[in-house]
Amino acid sequence: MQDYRRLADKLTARGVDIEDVKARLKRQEIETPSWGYADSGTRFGVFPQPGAAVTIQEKLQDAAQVHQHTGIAPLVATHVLWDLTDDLDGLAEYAASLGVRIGSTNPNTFQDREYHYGSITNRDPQVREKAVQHMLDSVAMGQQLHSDVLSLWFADGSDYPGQGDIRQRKHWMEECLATVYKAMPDSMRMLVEYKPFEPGLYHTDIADWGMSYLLCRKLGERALPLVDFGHHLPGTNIEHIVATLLDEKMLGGFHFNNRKYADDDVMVGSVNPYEFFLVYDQLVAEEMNPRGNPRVDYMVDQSFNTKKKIPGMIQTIVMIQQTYAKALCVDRNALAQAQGNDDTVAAEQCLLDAFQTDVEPLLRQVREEMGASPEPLKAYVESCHQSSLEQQRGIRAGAGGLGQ
Ligand code: PSV
Ligand code: MN
Repeated sequence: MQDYRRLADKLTARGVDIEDVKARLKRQEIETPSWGYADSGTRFGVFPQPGAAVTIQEKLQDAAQVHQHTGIAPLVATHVLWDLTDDLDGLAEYAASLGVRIGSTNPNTFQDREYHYGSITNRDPQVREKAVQHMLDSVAMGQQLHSDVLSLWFADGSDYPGQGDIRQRKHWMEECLATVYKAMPDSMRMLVEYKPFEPGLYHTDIADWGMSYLLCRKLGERALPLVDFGHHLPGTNIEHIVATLLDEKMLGGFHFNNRKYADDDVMVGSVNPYEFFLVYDQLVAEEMNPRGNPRVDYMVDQSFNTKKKIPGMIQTIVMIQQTYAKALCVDRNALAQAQGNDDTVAAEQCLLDAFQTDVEPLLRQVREEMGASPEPLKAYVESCHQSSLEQQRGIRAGAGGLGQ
């Protein structure tokens, strides 16, 4: 409590409205992915862990643990082929009984044999039709589960120069997605990921934010680019992309993770926490002075290979919460003044002061007021839930999403 008071006084002196910051932290909502609770691995195999979830019901139970301790992770993404193969009756109600909700619906157009040469950019119309039909089915399932986001990622691309007609593929993709977009109810949004590489590929069909942006603009206002942190080449200034999309009112959401070399299995902020903070700084700047960007969905896209799933996810959620809190601690008046005076040192110092603030006393206070665990990871470890889960479930086949 003393630590909290000291921090509150310091922030108030910095011009930060502490009650407003607390209210914003309490409203934060993050979605965790069902596939983060299942077994995962590398390109070479799946490494099973005792206690990993197999069914969607178990994945919801594990997500509920994360939400119970953190208080800010009430949504769970589903992956259609990995989760929604059984009867969906009662699933939304089951989630509600655990205190969580179904979040985004993620179709899977990348693992069936037919997609060897692509899905919605495949030159075979039957394969394109299969992919579209799967997305239409996903829309229907999403509706049944009260999901209002169709989240799309395509592994489509070509292996060699000359292999495919890049422009023709672009047209097939636009046609296919227009069919899916038209089938979505008004309440549903389509989020479109981009990714510049896949091992072995010469080109990916949606390689960067600009391609996703162009596609979404053609589809309609409920189609928006999704920024997956792991899907950028080294040196990319992600906060610049985020600022641009916000300014264009085209930022739909995030997949939180971090990359060292490739893709998305590292916790967001673990390799470059300052980069993550700079992205949140852009988001908070928009939040404090909204200029009409649509809702932003905050989703984790991370599968844990060597970390245990539930504590790993709690650690991720806490990292996101801390980073948001730090960005809320920026003295925005001082920053604007420094920018106006071309005082580069003072401007950067505003960001550094916020980034270097120990926000834990504030977060402990907020969590306590929300009825969550003041120290979520410690509380989970001390609950011994993990060991009883491991004993109860053991190691089982079929707990793998990725690489299954
Ligand atoms: C593959 O890169 C990927 O991580 C995409 O980002 C999707 O969001 C995720 O898999 C699940 O389909
Ligand atoms: Mn992703």
